[in-house]
Amino acid sequence: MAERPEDDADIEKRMTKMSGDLFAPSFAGEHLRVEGAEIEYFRDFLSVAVRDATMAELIRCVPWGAEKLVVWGKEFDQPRLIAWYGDSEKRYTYSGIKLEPLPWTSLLLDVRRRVQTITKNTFNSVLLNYYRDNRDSMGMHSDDERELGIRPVIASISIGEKRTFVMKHKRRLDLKPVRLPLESGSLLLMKGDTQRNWKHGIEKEKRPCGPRINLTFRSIVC
Ligand SMILES: O=C(O)CCC(=O)C(=O)O
Ligand SMILES: [Mn+2]
Repeated sequence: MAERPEDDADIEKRMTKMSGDLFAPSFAGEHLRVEGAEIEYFRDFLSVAVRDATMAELIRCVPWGAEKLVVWGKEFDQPRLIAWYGDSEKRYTYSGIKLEPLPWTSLLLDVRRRVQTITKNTFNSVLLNYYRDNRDSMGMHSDDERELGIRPVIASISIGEKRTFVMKHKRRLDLKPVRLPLESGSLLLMKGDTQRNWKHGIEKEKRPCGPRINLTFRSIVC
């Protein structure tokens, strides 16, 4: 029998069950204690069936782009593939790369609905990152571009290989870097002063590893 797609009530029920009596009846993620940051982690945000189907469809259907980066006047391939989707006019520029939004697909609208249900936030765009293997990575940065506004809320979903999300405080050298292994199907929610105080990135891995897709839902405000 074909599986019935999850609706908002199903998602809330599953998250409530997952977080146990401690958080019931309102479902909540795990609050991570990181000084000067507001971060929640929802481990099983996407069920196994949904995450596998989503990964396969994204790899197959997204027009993945290989962007160029200029460092000290020299051109390099960005070490991953990307795509930018969003409401029309929601352009995004980072590291000198100007992105025009692709129109939402029904799959991305479905994922956005799930994210909005859990986070009680709205998002008008999403950046997709495709890490093909252990050599793909993302340099340390903050999601603090002017168009994201002050205290941006960023909802980051990971599917596929577990990769380490590293955070380093921008000024407090006494604080140790934070290392978060982001599991497949998880949602990491960054809020408050997280972007003002911390940088983050994805390291290359020495061990061989399979593909990973990350989706960061954002709101372009100007
Ligand atoms: O892949 C990740 O988990 C990080 C993605 C990220 O930081 C970004 O897209 O700005
Ligand atoms: Mn980022």
